[in-house]
Amino acid sequence: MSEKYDFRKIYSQFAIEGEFEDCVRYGEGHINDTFKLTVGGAKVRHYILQRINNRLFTDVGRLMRNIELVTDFCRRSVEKNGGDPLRDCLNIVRTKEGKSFYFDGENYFRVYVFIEDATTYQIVRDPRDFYESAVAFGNFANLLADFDASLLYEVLPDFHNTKVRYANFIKAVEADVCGRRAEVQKEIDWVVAHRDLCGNIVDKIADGRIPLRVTHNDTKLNNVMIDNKTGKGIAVIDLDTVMPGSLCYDFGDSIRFGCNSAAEDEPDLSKVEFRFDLYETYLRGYLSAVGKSITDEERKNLPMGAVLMTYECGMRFLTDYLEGDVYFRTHRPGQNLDRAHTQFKLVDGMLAVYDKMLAAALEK
Ligand code: ADP
Ligand code: GN1
Ligand code: MG
Repeated sequence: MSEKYDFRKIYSQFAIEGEFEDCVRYGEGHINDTFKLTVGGAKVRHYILQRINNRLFTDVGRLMRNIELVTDFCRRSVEKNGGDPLRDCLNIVRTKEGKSFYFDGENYFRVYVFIEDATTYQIVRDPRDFYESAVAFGNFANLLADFDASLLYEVLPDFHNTKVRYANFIKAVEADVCGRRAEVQKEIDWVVAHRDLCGNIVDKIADGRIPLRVTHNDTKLNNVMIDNKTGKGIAVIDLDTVMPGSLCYDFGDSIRFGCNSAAEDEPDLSKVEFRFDLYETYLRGYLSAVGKSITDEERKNLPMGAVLMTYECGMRFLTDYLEGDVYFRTHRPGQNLDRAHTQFKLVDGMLAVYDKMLAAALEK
């Protein structure tokens, strides 16, 4: 795959000092094509080079404007608080013409400063990492509370509108473009049986009970860098979906990904359990960082955010399976179906202990 881009040419468009050494595929994101770029010279430096998924992000200019605004805002706050702006937030490297991305006539590329000596985890190995990720996402939510939402372009409208996601799912079932419907009838029935979940947060946002805020919208553990030495959560990354949303969604998406005892795409479901202990860990970290800005209604709906994000994500994986694996990157056949299965098992696990989840969220 990586050979199809002329990395030397792409690199030469950016204001980077030093000689091109190499550029290799990197990370486990499902959306963009990510590469680690190494530049030699007096000092070896690394960068993240990404081909932006412009099938999904159709207005790259406005997407990148959002990211410029958010990263500038974040950098000013880090500087004010005496942090390290090169590690505590994402930094865009501009092209020689001063632009935030390069278009080669077909593909869009952007470059970020590589955050060294930090790791993004695909699964929780140590609860302390998960706690620190919660603090980092909680701080990020706090930071964005002062960000003027009207400046932002709504990159993917209805991104976490579970009712709209459900309608799209039903369309995919009916269209059955790949002839996979019969094979997954059991899974389809499960989603339909749980459809009453869909309105739970969307309706409260619509009638004003839950506030819309500027949120990250993709708060999984591999979108926060954990410092290898201090173990602290440093930069929150993957800012493509920063737009109006709910705190309950941001909280919930972290729970969806991190409180799984196995990987998101684990084929052996006997390994997949909802880890209530990790839920409590994340809750503690998140509440300690978001502080007083959280409303009572939001707090009451944190567990529902977790259920909904997991239900929605499972439904999105199953939709993609039905549509022929065109949205999420897959590395093997059936991967999206495996991902859907883990999410559905997690929803069952959460609903089984929902009262406990709620009691923990309300505990002062
Ligand atoms: P996607 O939208 O495809 O998820 P991400 O922006 O999350 O893409 O990047 C994919 C992965 O690349 C991340 O999970 C992380 O491991 C790595 N990564 C992204 N940005 C940086 C950075 N600035 N420094 C170091 N690693 C990064
Ligand atoms: C995608 O980009 P990445 O891999 O961090 C997706 C999220 C899903 C997630 C599931 C823009 O996130 O919404 O929850 O996969 N991002 C987009 O792992 O659709
Ligand atoms: Mg990502």
